[in-house]
Amino acid sequence: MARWKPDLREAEATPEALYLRRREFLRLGAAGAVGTAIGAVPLPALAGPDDPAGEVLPVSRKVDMAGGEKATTWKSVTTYNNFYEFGTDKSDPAERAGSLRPRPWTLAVDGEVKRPLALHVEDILKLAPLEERIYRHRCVEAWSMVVPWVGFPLAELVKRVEPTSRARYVVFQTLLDPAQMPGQRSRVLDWPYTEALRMDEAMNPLTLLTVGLYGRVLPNQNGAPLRVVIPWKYGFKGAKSIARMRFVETQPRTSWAILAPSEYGFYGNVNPAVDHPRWSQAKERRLGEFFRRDTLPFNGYGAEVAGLYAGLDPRKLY
Ligand SMILES: Nc1nc2c(c(=O)[nH]1)N[C@H]1C(S)=C(S)[C@@H](COP(=O)(O)O)O[C@H]1N2
Ligand SMILES: [Mo]
Repeated sequence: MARWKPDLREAEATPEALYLRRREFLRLGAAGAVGTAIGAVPLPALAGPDDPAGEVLPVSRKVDMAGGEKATTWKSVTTYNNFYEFGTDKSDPAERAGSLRPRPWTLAVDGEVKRPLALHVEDILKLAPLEERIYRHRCVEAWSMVVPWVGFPLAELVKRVEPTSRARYVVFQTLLDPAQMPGQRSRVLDWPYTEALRMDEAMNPLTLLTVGLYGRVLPNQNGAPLRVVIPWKYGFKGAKSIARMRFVETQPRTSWAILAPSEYGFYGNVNPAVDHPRWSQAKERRLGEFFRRDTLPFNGYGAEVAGLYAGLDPRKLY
């Protein structure tokens, strides 16, 4: 992420154009397979299915928090990803995340808590009713989506472990296992991927412990089996495939800030007024749309979260 600028090739192409390119690639792949021994050449898993796929989750209610906007297609949400554990191209996660084994999976919750826990995903799913939350999703790279996530407020989990009075931050760590996550063999980032929230940010009802997408379990490329989604922050704050949550007293160092401290602040709040050192954050391109649109302060969630930052220098709101 530190190395790229908003990619003009991707950013200017309509998703339709991208699909056409992919379809053409698939057709060539299919022709290639026919030309050799049938079945001997695996087709590239470039294009995902058009319609939601995977195990259906029991969703108790649906909450639209994207102002009635149409959700980005399943296909775009599951094939245009950032997940550097599987490579740095947008198409890499969908093509390569098959090596991740999201079950069985244990989440360790420890640090400054009275009741440290190790929880299986199945038990996490039972902690609270699952909701569909339609959120805007904004990457630092100036693309955005509207995503129907499935999960429940992270606060529900935090309450169970009873943080001590010393707990001021919660740290999220992605699984560290280069056998499952081959991208960890190269040093693009400081592994395991580490992100963190201040305690009040973690407890805000918008912060979603996320297990699904479009009513289905999370595809690997979107962070199976468990990720966090903080809709008023840039996407990088939402760690995927979380194996450990740790409560700590001092502000931890996080992966992107370690790599490029001048480019990624701790807060990562969406702020159109503060440019990234190498590009403007004033506008964004919604996947599926041609024209750029204005980026909203706090990604449109200011009414819910601006109060968390009262007294903080507005220039720090990124
Ligand atoms: N473990 C891990 N989590 C990650 C990333 C990553 O590379 N590794 N990329 C982040 C970035 S930069 C973004 S924009 C979002 C993308 O989420 P999505 O692919 O589900 O849209 O995931 C975030 N979480
Ligand atoms: Mo991102």
